[in-house]
Amino acid sequence: MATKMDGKRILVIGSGLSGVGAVRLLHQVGAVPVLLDENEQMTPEKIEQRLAGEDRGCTEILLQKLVTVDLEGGAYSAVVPSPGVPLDTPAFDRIRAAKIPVWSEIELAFRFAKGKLIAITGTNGKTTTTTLVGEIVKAAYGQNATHVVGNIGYSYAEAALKTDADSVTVAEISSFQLEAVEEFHADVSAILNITPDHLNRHHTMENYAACKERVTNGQDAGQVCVLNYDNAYTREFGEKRCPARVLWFSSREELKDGIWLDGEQIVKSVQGEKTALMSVRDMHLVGRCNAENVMAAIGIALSMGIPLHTILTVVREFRAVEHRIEYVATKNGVDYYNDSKATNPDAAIQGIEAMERPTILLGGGYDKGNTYDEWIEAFGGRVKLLVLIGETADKIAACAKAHDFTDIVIAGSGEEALKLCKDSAKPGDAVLLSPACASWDMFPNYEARGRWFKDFVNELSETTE
Ligand code: UMA
Repeated sequence: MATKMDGKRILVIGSGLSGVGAVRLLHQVGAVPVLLDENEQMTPEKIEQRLAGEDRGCTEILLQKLVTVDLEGGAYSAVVPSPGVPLDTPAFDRIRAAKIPVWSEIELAFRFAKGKLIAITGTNGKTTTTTLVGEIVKAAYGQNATHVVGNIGYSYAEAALKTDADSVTVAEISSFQLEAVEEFHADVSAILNITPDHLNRHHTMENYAACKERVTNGQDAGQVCVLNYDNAYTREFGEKRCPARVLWFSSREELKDGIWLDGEQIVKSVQGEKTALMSVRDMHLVGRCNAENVMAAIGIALSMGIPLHTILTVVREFRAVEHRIEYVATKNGVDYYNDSKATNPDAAIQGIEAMERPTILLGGGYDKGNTYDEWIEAFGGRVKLLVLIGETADKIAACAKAHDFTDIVIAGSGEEALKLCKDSAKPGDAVLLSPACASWDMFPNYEARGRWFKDFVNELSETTE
């Protein structure tokens, strides 16, 4: 039942994808959105450009700090922060003291969306799994009924009013988006894994995990949550607190009930009775992490009642999401992979573990304060040479040496690094860009870093001079 919004003033914080989506939705449902942006570089003209389109009404724009906004006299019926806005600040203490409800953008969107909702979270693998589930849902319900939204880069609020009773929305959901949910609840939810990330925002692993667990908000035993049996956080959540019926997946253990990896076979077990579904060799994705993403996607789709044949046909055809262990090309017998989306060590562990050939690994970048020990330990004899770039190069090199890994070169520039990779690789090797770091010291974002790598590879001639 959609919340009544006629004439209500709603304060939307942030003029990015989420804020603009929220403003458009609010305008269309008869509310009066007020859009605030705290960035001192922001101008009314830039916001006007972002809001361009017919669905924005006469949105009021505020360019000031949230803490200075007048909240007196019922000024706002709700506050909708964008995901990037932290909620543990004095400004939000004032909002809560004034008893103004705080809804994240996905909460607002959920109140107006119709049809079924699949919500997928996790530290790593969200984008691949969401995209794959989106493709399966399209094959089962049709393109027009399917909406793929959320952290993947398309605001849920933007899509909400396009849904109807027959729609299926597949949402990639981040921990930030789950910080302020009330009515939001998924028909099928999933937590792929929980490993350290975003601790500058959530401060502790407990807080971060608690946010992720909220993807099951409002679910009961009549609905399904797909969980990773191998991850300590999701295992404990599934065994002790999950309100939904749990469907486990595992790439490491045989399950009596669930979907698991038996060598190269993906197997489904129901009360110990096994059915082989497919071999991981029959898909285009590589690595254990992708086998996990695929098992989660199969579990989600089966929980939606989608026929197994439809699911497996899509899985077999599905190709990697751009920048995530993405096969680029084979040049002179060397396989090149772009894993620029590995912006933290845990994601980079998945990248290197996916390699089956001796690998020249290109890593390093912006320093988020991470440690690299587990990443280096995961090399497991696969890395022939570690080529390092960026702010973290010296820190990673020191860490690698402490783990007795010494085949390291620190490159003076990105170009030098690419040339080193190319010149060191022999036929039968792989070159993997998997930085374990954000890109912001050298590139605007990880996508630009990935394209830089792919352009280099695609321009390589077939014969080495
Ligand atoms: N702003 C403020 N005050 C603040 C913080 C930000 O006014 O305290 C303003 C900024 O000036 C800017 C706007 O808010 O104008 C940006 O808001 P935002 O950072 O929430 O960005 P959006 O463009 O709305 O994008 C968000 C997600 N961003 C974040 O979670 C940081 C996008 O995920 C998501 O694709 C998009 O909504 C659509 O749902 C990106 C992301 O980095 C890809 N996600 C993190 C991750 O994947 O690790 C969680």
